[in-house]
Amino acid sequence: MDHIPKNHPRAESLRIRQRLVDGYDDGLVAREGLIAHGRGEAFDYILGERTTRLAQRSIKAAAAALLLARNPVISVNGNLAALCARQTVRLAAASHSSLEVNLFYDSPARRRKIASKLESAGAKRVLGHRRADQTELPGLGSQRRIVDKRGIAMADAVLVALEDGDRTQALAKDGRRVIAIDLNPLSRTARTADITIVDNAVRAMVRLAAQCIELAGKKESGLRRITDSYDNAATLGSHIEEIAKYLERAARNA
Ligand code: PTJ
Repeated sequence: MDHIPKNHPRAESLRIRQRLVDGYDDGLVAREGLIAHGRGEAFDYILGERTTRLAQRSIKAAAAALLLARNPVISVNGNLAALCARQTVRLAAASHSSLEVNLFYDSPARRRKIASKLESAGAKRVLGHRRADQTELPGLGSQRRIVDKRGIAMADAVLVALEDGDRTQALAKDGRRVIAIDLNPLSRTARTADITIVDNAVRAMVRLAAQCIELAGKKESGLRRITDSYDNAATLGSHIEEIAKYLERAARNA
């Protein structure tokens, strides 16, 4: 990261980008993951590269949903492992969730590398990388259908980040509560998930873990009140309005 000047106005964004490039060089990230990151960066830019008040509301609902779940699972792909392995492991501990590697551009070698990355970041158990434990999620054509019998196969809540719409739909259709982290409020994943956090996964993971710790002592009825009063469609609509306002302001100042 030495080549990124500390006072560069886009230093943080460049550092995040570098983490992804390093992750690609280390065999964690798919080539296509670099492109997916670019789309995320564009949305992050017009959302102001910060966790918005709306995103924080989704984070609170997501934390309550994870704490209410009996078998919550955090699904980890190449981008998430490269961007924020440590934060993901911390969230798993704070929310009592299992960690499972699940890939779109699947390869056994990449699954193993991602599992070791999570283990080096402190994970005690990582699912999804042993062939003997694998089964298939119904109604899904992509490699994401391959899930762990002890993880996503029996999960009642699944946290997905940088996800494709097909699996989000398959999980939702199968009766799982889906929590998504996706910077694009227009995506199929964002619209299909029960709770969508429109924020950069790098920031969202940290805040989500902190929120789980904050809500940990709360009664089940209190957690239910939080999830029941949350409206994903309305929250996404407000995100889109915020983007429209940002663009209107930019057009006026152009
Ligand atoms: O590691 P694999 O094989 O599982 O592949 C993972 C990728 C990301 C390549 C795969 O899931 C993919 O192609 O994803 P999509 O369909 O491009 O969707 C990624 C979504 O995540 C898009 O809506 C992006 O805007 C969004 N996104 C990108 N970077 C971030 C993000 N959302 C949150 N935080 C980010 N850092």
